[in-house]
Amino acid sequence: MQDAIDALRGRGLSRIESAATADELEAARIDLLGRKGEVTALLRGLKDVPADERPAAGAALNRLKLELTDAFAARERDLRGAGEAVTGLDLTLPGAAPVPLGTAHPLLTVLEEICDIFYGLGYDRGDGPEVELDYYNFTALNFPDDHPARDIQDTFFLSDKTLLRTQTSPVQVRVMEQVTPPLAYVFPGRVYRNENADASHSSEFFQIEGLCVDREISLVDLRQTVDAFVERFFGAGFETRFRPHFFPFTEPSVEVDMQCVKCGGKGCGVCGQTGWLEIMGAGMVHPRVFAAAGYDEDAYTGFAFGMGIDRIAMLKYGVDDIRLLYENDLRFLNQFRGVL
Ligand code: 2U9
Repeated sequence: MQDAIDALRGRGLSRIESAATADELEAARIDLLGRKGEVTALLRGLKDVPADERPAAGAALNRLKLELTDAFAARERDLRGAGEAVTGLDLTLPGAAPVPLGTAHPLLTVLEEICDIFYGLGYDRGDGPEVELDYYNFTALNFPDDHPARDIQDTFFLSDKTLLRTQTSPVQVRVMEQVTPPLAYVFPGRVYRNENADASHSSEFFQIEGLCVDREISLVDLRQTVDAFVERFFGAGFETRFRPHFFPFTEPSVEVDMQCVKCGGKGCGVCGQTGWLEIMGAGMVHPRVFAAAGYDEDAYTGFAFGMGIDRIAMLKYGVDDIRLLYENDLRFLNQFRGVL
């Protein structure tokens, strides 16, 4: 049996090697490995081999089969390569298989959607550095020297005077230094907080703030702006409410709630049974902030607001863990393909 296997190996390999075309190679494959081929015939003959030699003969036949299969694959590659060399392979042609296209990240889509709503209300857009001076991030915004937000527990300081911005407000001060009122701007961007990540906190997230300054701007203008935004972003029929709050940079300050996007106000798991969801903070710009930016605080008034884009995106699309927005797991991202 072993002699027959060795003889077939020699004959088989040289036949494969000498096949000059794909058709010749296919004919050799049928003759060697086909149902009525030579290897198959030897396999059938195993039953006549003495029982004590049968396992070794079976293993040798299996090795031969694998060797011939590999030789076929190698020869097939050679022949295909030669054919291409003759016909000329154009490596600049696009591949035949469809190339999957990427899509915008849901956070970016929501950011642009919010900006578009404010462009429709006549707002411009301001951008500024993520590495900021302590002055623009805190001092000019009326944070006292001993304010807890200035603690290294809360803010990533890079040096005594520089830090990763904790909000986009410093851009507003920079714009006010350059632009004379009336003005209306939105400031979207990435911000940083020194805190541990959990389902609703991340050490980096996206924010959008707004600023509107003119003579005689009032809290009523803020209310109407908030309502216009909520109606355009979440749809009609959601009430909003202002709750008194405190921020160093606005006076008076408020937190803004809207009726729950899930239950419409009845009370559910998303709104903690209250029927309301907090969507932003806001208020009338503090006169000291105007003074720091070089505005006449007796001549101008203005409102400002800030909201977390992550939070707004999560509420709108029912995402319950902020970390999903930063892990870039395609199983998550692909759900937004063609939807946003
Ligand atoms: C200037 C004057 C006033 C911006 C404001 C908020 C209220 C606010 C938070 C929302 C959720 C930050 O992302 S968050 O954690 N922001 O509540 N921001 S008023 O007020 C300004 C900004 C700049 C010159």
